[in-house]
Amino acid sequence: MLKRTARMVAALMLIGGGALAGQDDIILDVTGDITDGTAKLDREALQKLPQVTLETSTVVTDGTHSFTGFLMRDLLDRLGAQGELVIASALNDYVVEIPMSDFSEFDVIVAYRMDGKPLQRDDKGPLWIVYPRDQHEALQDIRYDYRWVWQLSRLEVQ
Ligand SMILES: Nc1nc2c(c(=O)[nH]1)N[C@H]1C(S)=C(S)[C@@H](COP(=O)(O)O)O[C@H]1N2
Ligand SMILES: [Mo]
Repeated sequence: MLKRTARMVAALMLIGGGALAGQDDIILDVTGDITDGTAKLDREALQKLPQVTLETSTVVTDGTHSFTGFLMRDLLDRLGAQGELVIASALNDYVVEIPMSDFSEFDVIVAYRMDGKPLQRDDKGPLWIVYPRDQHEALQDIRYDYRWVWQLSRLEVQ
């Protein structure tokens, strides 16, 4: 029993250490029509953007959840993005085009936490594009469902 506990503690320490070491890893690449041509952002850089929290239901979870992250338009403004389109890609190679106008019309966020807990890679994380679906009837449409990119890893501005 004691041995088992010790092994579990060791395993937990490994996981914890990995999570700490991973904090400086690049989690979002932005390319295309931005001031510097390319930006590689780690968790720390992303958490410096003004933090917003949004309460909404989603098409892939039960009930409503609280999402914490930053506004997509704050990120794009900060990087000097200019264009009509953002092409968002995910770790699972999902790719979708999103009109830039979505981000001025709606408070679309890039979430890094759900219900206070960091989004994990094996569950929609580390970043998930979340629309204020419950706040705007117009967003309750399949057209927008496609744009809720989970495991977001890359944005290309065009
Ligand atoms: N990373 C990633 N995000 C994604 C998808 C995907 O396959 N991968 N599917 C999109 C689609 S087509 C829809 S309708 C919603 C919900 O997807 P689901 O019905 O396959 O769960 O998430 C969107 N975001
Ligand atoms: Mo879909």
